[in-house]
Amino acid sequence: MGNSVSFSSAGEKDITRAILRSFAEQLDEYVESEVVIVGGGPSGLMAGMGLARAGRKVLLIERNNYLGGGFWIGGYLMNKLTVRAPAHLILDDLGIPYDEATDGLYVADGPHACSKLIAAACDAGLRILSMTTLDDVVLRKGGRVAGVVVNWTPVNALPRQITCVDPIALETQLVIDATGHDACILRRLRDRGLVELPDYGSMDVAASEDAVVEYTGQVFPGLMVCGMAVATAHGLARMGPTFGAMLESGKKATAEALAVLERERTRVRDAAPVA
Ligand code: 48F
Repeated sequence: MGNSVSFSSAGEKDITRAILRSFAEQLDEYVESEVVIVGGGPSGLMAGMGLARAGRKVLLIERNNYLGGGFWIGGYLMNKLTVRAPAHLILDDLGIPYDEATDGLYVADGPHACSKLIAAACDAGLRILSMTTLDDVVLRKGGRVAGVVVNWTPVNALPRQITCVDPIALETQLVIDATGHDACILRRLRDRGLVELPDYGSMDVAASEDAVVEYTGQVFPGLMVCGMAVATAHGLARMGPTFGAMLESGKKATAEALAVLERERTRVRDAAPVA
């Protein structure tokens, strides 16, 4: 038959083993990493792409089985995104087409933009653990975040009386909270009285975009925030359906994380006994 395809003889057991081994190998490798990013929205993906491009060992954790967060849809379930200048230059870098809506305001197609950003992050070498929900952090004596405590998302969705499955922990030098409005890592620390969490304010795009980028950075030893989590962490105004600050915040998080890793490397080197 002219149009038929003859597939290899690999069977069910081979398919199962291929999935199992590949997943186990990756998880084993990333039980220890340089950076763990929690949240695969636009800011987390940008930070992950930048760190992976810089050759860092970085893992992104996402509770859904898909990445992208709010970046698929612009606002009010309309799948067109806006960015204000100069963030359109990031769209250029990612090869995302856009139109100029008005002076300094650009509009792009949500599915196209989001899938390109995800692909760019994966192409850069970012590793992803999806269907995984952050439960808690590892907190060392002296008060430094040193890892994340995670569980399968479906386990978290089950009522406690049906099952109690302990989470697992992954160690890392730096954690980035990119969980959006929820800022779920900071919420955990707030519940323990370790940080204050003012929550984000009313919409004011002119004030909020600049401030979110400015305040992107470390908020607790071993913990950074980027994206909308920055607004929640610092009580900044929300910016609504425009994404320039999310992309720029992820980019700034990359630079800040590289500086933290470098400081940590110097500290460890200087603390080592002279041979
Ligand atoms: O909300 P989200 O897109 O965060 P962002 O990168 O961007 C915010 C914008 O989408 C928009 C806006 C500005 O234009 O206001 O809201 O700051 O993506 C956050 C991601 O984190 C995941 C969540 O599923 C989403 O993909 N997430 C949230 N909590 C957890 C989590 C958790 N506990 N564990 C794992 N992932």
